[in-house]
Amino acid sequence: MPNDSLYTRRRVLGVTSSVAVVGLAGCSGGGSTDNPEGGDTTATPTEDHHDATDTESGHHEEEGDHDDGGHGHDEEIGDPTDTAEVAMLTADDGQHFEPHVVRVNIGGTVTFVNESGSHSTAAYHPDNDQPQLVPDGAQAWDSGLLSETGATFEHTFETEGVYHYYCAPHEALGMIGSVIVGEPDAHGQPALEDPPADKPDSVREKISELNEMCNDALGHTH
Ligand SMILES: [Cu+2]
Repeated sequence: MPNDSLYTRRRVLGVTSSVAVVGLAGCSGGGSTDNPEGGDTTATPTEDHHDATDTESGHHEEEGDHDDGGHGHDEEIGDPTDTAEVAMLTADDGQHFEPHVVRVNIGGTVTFVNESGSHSTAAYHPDNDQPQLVPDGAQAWDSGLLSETGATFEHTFETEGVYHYYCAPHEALGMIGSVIVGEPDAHGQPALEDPPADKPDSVREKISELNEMCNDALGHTH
């Protein structure tokens, strides 16, 4: 799969600040190259996937690589920042938002970057004909389909809380992600309640995993 190295480089960029380390099963990103503080280098094969795609990638970041064998990866969720970037990608093992969970301050902006394949990002919001898995009063967003590599979409988050969002073509395949805005109380977040009953199991399972990650990041342990 020609996009492995793109994938990993973007992932590495996305996790520069790290505090919490949580697992996410069933949506493999492989390895520990996204764990610069962990000291685990067992899954850090360097440069072994680099090939002709490098010359056309236009990316200059060179760090780590993708572990195709890894299922269930650690993802680090740092403190909120003013901006965050999420890659949208089609990898050997499926379609992903990477990182799955990002945090921004109130008023912060998330930039979604299409790395490979065709994807969208849209809030679970009634305006998108979806159940509300965003804070009360929050604005919806829907990028529409982004087909070009490098295409971006930005959304600024003015309302504190937990947001789940999905890729329209790949929702049922588990391409779902989360944004935590500010320092919300996990209690009272519509996103963190039981996943919507009318969604397929694949979607419900993914949302449960994301809820776990978000609760973890917010220090909410029961
Ligand atoms: Cu997608």
